[in-house]
Amino acid sequence: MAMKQTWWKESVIYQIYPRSFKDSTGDGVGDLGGIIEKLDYLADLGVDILWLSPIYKSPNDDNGYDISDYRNIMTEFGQMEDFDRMLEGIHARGMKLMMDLVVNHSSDEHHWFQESRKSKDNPYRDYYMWRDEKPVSWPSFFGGEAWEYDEPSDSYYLHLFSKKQPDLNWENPKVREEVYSLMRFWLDKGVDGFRMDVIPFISKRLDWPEVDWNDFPKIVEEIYANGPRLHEFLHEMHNKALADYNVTTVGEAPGVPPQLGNLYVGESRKELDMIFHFGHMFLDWGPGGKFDISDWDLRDFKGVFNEWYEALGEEGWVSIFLDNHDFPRLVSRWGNDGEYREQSAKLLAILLLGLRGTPSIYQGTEIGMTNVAFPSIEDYRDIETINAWAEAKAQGQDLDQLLAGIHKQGRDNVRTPVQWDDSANAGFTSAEEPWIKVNPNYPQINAQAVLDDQNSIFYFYQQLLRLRKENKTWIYGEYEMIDGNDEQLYAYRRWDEEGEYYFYLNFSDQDYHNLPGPTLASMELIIGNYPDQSSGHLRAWEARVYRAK
Ligand code: ISL
Repeated sequence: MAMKQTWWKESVIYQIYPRSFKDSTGDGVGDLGGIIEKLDYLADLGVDILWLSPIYKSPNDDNGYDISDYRNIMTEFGQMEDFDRMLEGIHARGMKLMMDLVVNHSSDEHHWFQESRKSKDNPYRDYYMWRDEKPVSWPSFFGGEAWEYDEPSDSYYLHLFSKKQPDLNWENPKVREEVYSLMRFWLDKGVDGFRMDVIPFISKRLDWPEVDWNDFPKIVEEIYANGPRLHEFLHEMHNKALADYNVTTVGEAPGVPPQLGNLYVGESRKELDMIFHFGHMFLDWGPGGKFDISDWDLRDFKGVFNEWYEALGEEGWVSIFLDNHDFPRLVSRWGNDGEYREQSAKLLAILLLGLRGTPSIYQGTEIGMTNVAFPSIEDYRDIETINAWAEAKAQGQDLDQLLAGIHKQGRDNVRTPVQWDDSANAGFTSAEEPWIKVNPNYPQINAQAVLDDQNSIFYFYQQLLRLRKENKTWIYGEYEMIDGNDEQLYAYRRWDEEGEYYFYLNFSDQDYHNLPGPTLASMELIIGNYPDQSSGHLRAWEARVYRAK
């Protein structure tokens, strides 16, 4: 069966975390005006779809992933007029806009919840998950219990994330109609699609099974995600909110194993277009969770991509990401952000754009931004980090060790302001203090510096984006790993009737000899990350792509 060709498979996504992108008003917080200022920069980079993390009204308990009004813009980000101007600017440059849809939960400050908590007979009561008795103990993502006692009605509500993010009750048809209606509101304004936050979690296991708190990934996969009515809901959403529009969707899919992938994105299913799969995101978590650092192994990393490729076949599609607003900077996590920052950032760029799937580039990746290591917990802003700290402190745990874990895995690593130039606060804001400190490496690493250097990471991305567009083989071609699952080298072949490409990526500070595949001399070099590419072996973090003649 031939794979169906379509625009969203040929596109590249660029994720903006608006709070940290660019401040145009001088209040220290990024905003829509700041995005408008940088649209030419993004068009010049060559990306197609801008995905914005939530810009709706929110009390910002979780930086906008707690929405109190789905039809209005967050005060700090601007007004609806700014939104309209931004959308027009995006479309005028031939790009598209993807909104973040957060409907597993709302904010507790949403009027639905304000009503719901008033009494058991309130018309909004069933918009959320309430229980009279203390239910079975489930862990929340941000620490502590997922059930919260609520005084006014003497009962408990479910919140898989913070207690200010109560889970919506999708069993209630009125809730589903509210969601479809707000989706149509934005689609009618002209947005081009949605990235759907924790969408596999919307159908709850109403038998409330007991869980083992020590195995969080297992709880996510078996209890929180993939619930009994999930596919019925997604199919209904497709019919009632999406089918009439030429838009695209990508579901954030933690807890979805490869063998379930095509239930979400199989073409015949009419549910979602793509999902972000998560297997590689947990490879360096220890038994104590994300802040318990452990090593990752390239063989497992490759295994994740191989398995997804095999599982989806010609039937479904994924979006490929190596970092986003929840995980460390890709170059700090999968590369070497010290001596080989440039080389490894470029190597990862090749991987991101050279696998089968729609690539998603997180803001700042194109300029080679890295993790940050703030010396004090006072400098951190993320609710997950702050809660983990408070919990560890209360339990008398080793706080130095936790801080080391936060430096490696904390979500604020990717939420420091985008570094635009070497002026104060990296040119992000004219305020004295941004909402979160700038990474102190901004005098060296910033957009102005990469734009002034023809050999920079920025222009490497630009070149790769062009290559991907011009070579459908990079998009639709088949994929096969050819390195025999080596622990240092990731080598693979992509091919179709139009061409055959060999990708070689040396994930190491050491040289790599004896490359698999045809002799290098028999092929044509397409792109590489070292200035001189004639050597017969790969140097530290060297990456090359060849075309077979
Ligand atoms: O960040 C994670 C682990 O520390 C992820 O497991 C993350 O919580 C999960 O991927 C869900 O993320 C999404 O929903 C959250 C929000 O905080 C994240 O920013 C969002 O991407 C709740 O809305």
